[in-house]
Amino acid sequence: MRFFETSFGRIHERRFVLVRVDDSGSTGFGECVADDNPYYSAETTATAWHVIAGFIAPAVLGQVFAHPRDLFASLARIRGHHMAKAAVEMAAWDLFARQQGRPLAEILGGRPATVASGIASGVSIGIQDSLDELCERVDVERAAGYRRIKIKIKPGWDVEAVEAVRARSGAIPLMVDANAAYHLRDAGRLASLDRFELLMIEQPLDYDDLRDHAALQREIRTPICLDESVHSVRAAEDAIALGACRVINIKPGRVGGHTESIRLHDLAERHAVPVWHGGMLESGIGRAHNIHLSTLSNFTLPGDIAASRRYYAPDLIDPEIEVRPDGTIAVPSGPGIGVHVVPERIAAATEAQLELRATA
Ligand code: OSB
Ligand code: MG
Repeated sequence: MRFFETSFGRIHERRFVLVRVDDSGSTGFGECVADDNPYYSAETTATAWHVIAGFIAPAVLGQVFAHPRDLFASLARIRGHHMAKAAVEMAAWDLFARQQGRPLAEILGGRPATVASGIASGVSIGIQDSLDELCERVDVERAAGYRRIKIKIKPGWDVEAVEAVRARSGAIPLMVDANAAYHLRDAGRLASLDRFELLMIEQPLDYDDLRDHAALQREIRTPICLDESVHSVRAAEDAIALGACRVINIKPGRVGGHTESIRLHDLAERHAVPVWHGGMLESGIGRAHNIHLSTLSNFTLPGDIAASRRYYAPDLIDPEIEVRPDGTIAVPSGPGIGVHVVPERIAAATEAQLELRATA
């Protein structure tokens, strides 16, 4: 992949844990979104491997679940580790949907019209080496059809970056993501973004903060969207009660899977807080899960789910996820996540594997 840079660093490669669950001849896949480093969140590929192999798998193997929605709650004894839990839980949803012979979107409660028409897609553009390169990337993605552009910002790459994009591209749907790079004392700097009429500013302050975000929202006009801070449905309840955000980014890995994502989605909907689906540079497996989840009714804003080719060549699935010229992505229509996972590509990319079975 081409490098991707956020306020916490630049990455050139992506290594992640895949989960495959098998039951009576059916298979389900999940992808753990944890990275090798603990910079976006405390979890890493190594902690996910440790917690899945040592605790999550032993807790679920051989258990009978009437529905995958029961899985997350059954893991309550294991504190945190939402990305590890989500990888297993989402594999279970895929398995269940395949066993029912229905697309995952239907099982999750997606809006039929969206399942038919596809989801609106946006892109996240990392920090570039120059403003010219940034503007060129915006042009390329706009030309590909993406309906909303998000650019990563950090101190030293913020007002100038937004100004350059606005000067070159005009009134396009534009937002910024700071990945927790600012402090409340930077409120003046962040308020100077108000004049650019951004759709929102994502996670300007600390990764676990709500109170300062609420204070900041009182000082800026641009709506605040929370990502990192909404690590659970409870955190979202607190954020909404405090006025810490006006929009929420949903990433199932961050909250523990599809079940918690649906609860978060429904909570936001009850409070008239719009949501959109975030991305974690997933392969086609995680990406397909995200597309299905994005068909729920309160996903009213374009998300960060883009085409496979922006990240992987080749992707682990075939055919790959593509964006259409109108900026939408089709919802795969087969059973489960509805994409064909190519075993040879997984084998070629695999560093280690572990098979765990129920002890009957
Ligand atoms: O904050 O949304 C984020 C990527 C890795 C970690 C965190 C984030 C991101 C992105 C990219 O913004 C989203 C994507 O294109 O998958
Ligand atoms: Mg973000």
